[in-house]
Amino acid sequence: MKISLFIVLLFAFNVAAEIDHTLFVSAVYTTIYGGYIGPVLLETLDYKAIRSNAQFKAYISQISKPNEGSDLTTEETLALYLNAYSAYTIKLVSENPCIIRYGRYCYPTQSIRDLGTIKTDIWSLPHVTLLGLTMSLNDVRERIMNITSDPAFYGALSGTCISDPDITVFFPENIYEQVRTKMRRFIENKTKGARIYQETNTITLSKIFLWNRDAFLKHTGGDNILDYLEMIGDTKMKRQLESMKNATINYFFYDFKINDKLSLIKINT
Ligand SMILES: *[C@@H]1O[C@H](CO)[C@@H](O)[C@H](O)[C@H]1NC(C)=O
Ligand SMILES: *[C@@H]1O[C@H](CO)[C@@H](O)[C@H](O)[C@H]1NC(C)=O
Ligand SMILES: CC(=O)N[C@H]1CO[C@H](CO)[C@@H](O)[C@@H]1O
Repeated sequence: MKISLFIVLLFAFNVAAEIDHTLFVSAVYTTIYGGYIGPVLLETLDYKAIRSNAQFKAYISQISKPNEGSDLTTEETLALYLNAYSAYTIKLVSENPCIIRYGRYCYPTQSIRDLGTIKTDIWSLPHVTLLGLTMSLNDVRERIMNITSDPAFYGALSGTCISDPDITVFFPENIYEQVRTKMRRFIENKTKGARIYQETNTITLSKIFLWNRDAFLKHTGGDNILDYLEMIGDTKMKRQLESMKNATINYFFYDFKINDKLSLIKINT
């Protein structure tokens, strides 16, 4: 009797200490709208709706507080960092909304970059409070990469820009699989991930592969970035890439503007 009560209490304590990522799910998955902004097919967010979303506020408050329970596992930590990166960029953008619109342009905030200072960019400012610690978005990203060398995590960092990977809420249970699936979906997006032109032996890639080139090369052990696409891509992509080892690579324009539902172009299909 005593032992079972102890187990129940222990269980309750662990549950209380666990981070509830479903709050983030309720907050963002109800405000996602797919479509085009310019040439990019993406999932946009309704920042106006998020700003007043109670679950979003509860999620931010939850992840910012010190964790009183047991230490987080590696998987719990990775899910928390990935979600925190998205949540804090969304928080920054939604708290600094577009007020006046001139066509596609916005005042005062057109891009998360507008929220930096003259001296320090937004990614280096201490805007994130995570488990009671103050840090920058760059710190969150660096902490992730200090835990894992799997470059698929670069395809999971979603930060409110049109050309970023679209938002996903991650869970500790299947984090590695979720992250790889995410990367696969990102490179399948022909408007911002990767586009293969077999006729001209040319491939256009996201600049994510340029900026983090070393991590991708280290992962495949070669000197060709296409090895990574061949490794992670679906059967069709693998087949296409087989004969394109020496393809010319260029990069999509990286659009830092906000993936705001307001900028969505309705397409006639
Ligand atoms: C990442 O690891 C390096 C080397 O151990 C360390 O110097 C750095 O502070 C770590 N970064 C973060 C954000 O913890
Ligand atoms: C490299 O490109 C040439 C044409 O420029 C082509 O004939 C050759 O098959 C290519 N090699 C590979 C390994 O794809
Ligand atoms: C091939 C393709 O278009 N892939 C994805 C591109 O992005 C949109 C929006 O996120 C996805 O729905 C597509 O699956």
